[in-house]
Amino acid sequence: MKIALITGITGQDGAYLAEFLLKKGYEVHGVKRRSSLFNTERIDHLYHDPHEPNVKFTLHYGDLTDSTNLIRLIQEVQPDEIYNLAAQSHVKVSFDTPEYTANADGIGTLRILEAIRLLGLTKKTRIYQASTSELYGLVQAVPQSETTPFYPRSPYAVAKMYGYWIIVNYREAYGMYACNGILFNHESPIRGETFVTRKITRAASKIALGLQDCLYVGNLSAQRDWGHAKDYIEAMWLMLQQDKPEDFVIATGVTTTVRDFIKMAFNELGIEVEFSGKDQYERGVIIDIDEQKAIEVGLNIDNLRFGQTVVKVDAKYFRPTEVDLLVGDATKAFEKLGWKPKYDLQALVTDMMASDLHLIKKDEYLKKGGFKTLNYFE
Ligand code: NDP
Ligand code: GDR
Repeated sequence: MKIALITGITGQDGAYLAEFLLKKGYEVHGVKRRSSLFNTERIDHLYHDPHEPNVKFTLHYGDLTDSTNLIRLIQEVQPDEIYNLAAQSHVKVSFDTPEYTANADGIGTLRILEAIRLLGLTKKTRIYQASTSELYGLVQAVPQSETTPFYPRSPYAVAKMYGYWIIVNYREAYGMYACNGILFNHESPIRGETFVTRKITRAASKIALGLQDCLYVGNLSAQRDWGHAKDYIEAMWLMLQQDKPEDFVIATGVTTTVRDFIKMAFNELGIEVEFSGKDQYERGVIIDIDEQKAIEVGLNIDNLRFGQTVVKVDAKYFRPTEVDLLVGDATKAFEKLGWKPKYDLQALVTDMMASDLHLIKKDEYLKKGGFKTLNYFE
C-alpha cells in the first residue's frame, strides 16, 4: 500500500485528492493548520475516529512555515508521495500579506525538499508541487505551454516562481523525483468563497432567491482558462506515476471573461443579464427571465424584475497589477500522461450553480425554522 502525504488537505484540491487517493487504496496523511474552528468541512466525509481499526486517513497538525514540524512529520509518515498543495493561494490577498505568502508558498516548498534530503528519502519520496498559471502573468504569448516565459505579476506568483525553480533545481542537483504541475484555474462546488467563480455562483443564487441585491466585482474583462478541480487532481497523481519526473501544464485550452462567467451562472437560473457601461461604471442588468426555467429551479419570480441591476464594479477588487489573459496548451499532458478533462466550462458552471442554489436554499430553510446556520457573519 502506498503512503501519501498531502499538505493543504483542508483546501479544495487537498479534499478532492485525498478522496481520489483513498479510492486508489492509498494510506493518506494530511497536514492541517491549527485553527480556532475545526475547518474540516471539505474532508469530514473521509474522517474516521483514529481508534477504529484500519484507519487509512490521518490528520497531523503542521505548517509550511515550520521546518522542524515538517521534518518530524515526514520522518514519521515516510511517504512514497508528497503533494505540496498548501499555500496562501489568494492572489489579491498576497498584496496584503506579501512576506507571509513568500514564506509559506516559496520557502515552504524548500522546507519540504530539504526535509526529504535530510531524512535520506531522496530516492523514495516523490514530490508534486502545486505550480500555477499565474507564473505567466503579463502576457508573453498564448496559449501558454511549458516553454512560455514567466512574468509573475503578484507577490503570490513571485513566491510560486521560487517554488517552481527550487523544485527544478533539487530534481537536477539531487536526482529527486520532483515535478511541477502548472495548473490553470480550476474550480468546483467546494472552491473557496472569495475566488471569483464561487463568489459569482453564490451571489447569483442569493440574488435569485431575493437574499442579496447585487454582486460587486472587480475586473470583468479578465480572461481565465477554467477547469474542474476533480479533473485536475487526477493529473497531479498521473505526474507522480511516470518513469521520469517532468513539469506539465494542465488546462482546458478555452478562455472566458469574468463577465461571460457571470452570464452563464445567471443563465442556469433562467435569468439573462446584459452588461453596459465601461470600467468602474459597467453594470449588469436583468433583461429577460425564462419564467418556466426559473420556477423549475425553485425561484419565486416575484423577487426578480426586468432592469434590476444585479452586478456592479467596485474598484476595491482591482489588483495593483493584473493578469489579463490565461489560456493553456496542455498538449504535453494529453500525450504523455493520457490526461483529458471530463468537464467543460458549461458542465462546471452547471455543477457549481446546482450546488450553491441547493446550499443557499438549505440555509434559508434552516433560518426560517429558527436554526442558526454556520454562516454566523452574514
Ligand atoms: P485553497 O486555498 O483551497 O487551499 C489551500 C490550503 O493550504 C488550505 O488547506 C490551507 O489551510 C493550506 N495552507 C495555507 N497556508 C498554509 C501554511 N502556512 N501551512 C500549511 N497549510 C497551509 O487552495 P486550492 O486547493 O485551490 O489550491 C491548492 C494549491 O494549488 C495551492 O498551492 C494553490 O496556490 C495552487 N493552485 C491552485 C489553483 C486553482 O485554480 N485552484 C491553480 C494553480 C495552483 P487552511 O484551510 O487552514 O487555510
Ligand atoms: P486567480 O483567481 O487570481 O486567477 O487565482 P480569482 O478567482 O481570485 O480571480 C480570477 C480573475 O477574476 C478577477 N476578478 C475577481 N477576483 C476575485 N477574487 N474577486 C472579485 O470580485 C473579482 N472580480 C474580478 C481577478 O482580478 C482575476 O483576474 C486563482 C487562485 O486559485 C491561485 O491560487 C491560482 O494559482 C490561480 O487561480 C491559477
